[in-house]
Amino acid sequence: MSQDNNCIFCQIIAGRQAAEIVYRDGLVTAFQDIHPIAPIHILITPNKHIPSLNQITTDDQQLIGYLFSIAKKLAAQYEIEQSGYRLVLNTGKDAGQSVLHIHLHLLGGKSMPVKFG
Ligand code: DGP
Repeated sequence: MSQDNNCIFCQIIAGRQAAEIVYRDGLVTAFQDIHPIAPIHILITPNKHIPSLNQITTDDQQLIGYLFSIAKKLAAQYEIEQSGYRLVLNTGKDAGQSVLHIHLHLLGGKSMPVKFG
């Protein structure tokens, strides 16, 4: 599995950096965001180092889809599938992407304004 030793999320996935892991399998790891902005704020990330959506290839299509299926599973586990939840995938500077390793933010547990920008 390709990893980047300088990437904080690769370090979490490899167990070299502490994080509150909530799900892990051979392809995906999910953990609590260190700066939560909602009662439920989980980051879902591929174990493979891919800096952003701009770097995915056709080989990654199944993996990206799989991230969403794990989001659905965690939404059910955290009992927010009925109340609702938001998935956010920031890409690049203008979106505020601060960690260059693809991740979905799973946000829920409160009513969120429908506001972008
Ligand atoms: P983004 O802006 O989409 O790149 O979000 C990156 C998120 O990652 C941000 O909400 C804070 C979180 N984060 C950054 N460093 C760490 C860390 O070391 N541990 C954990 N658990 N979360 C982190």
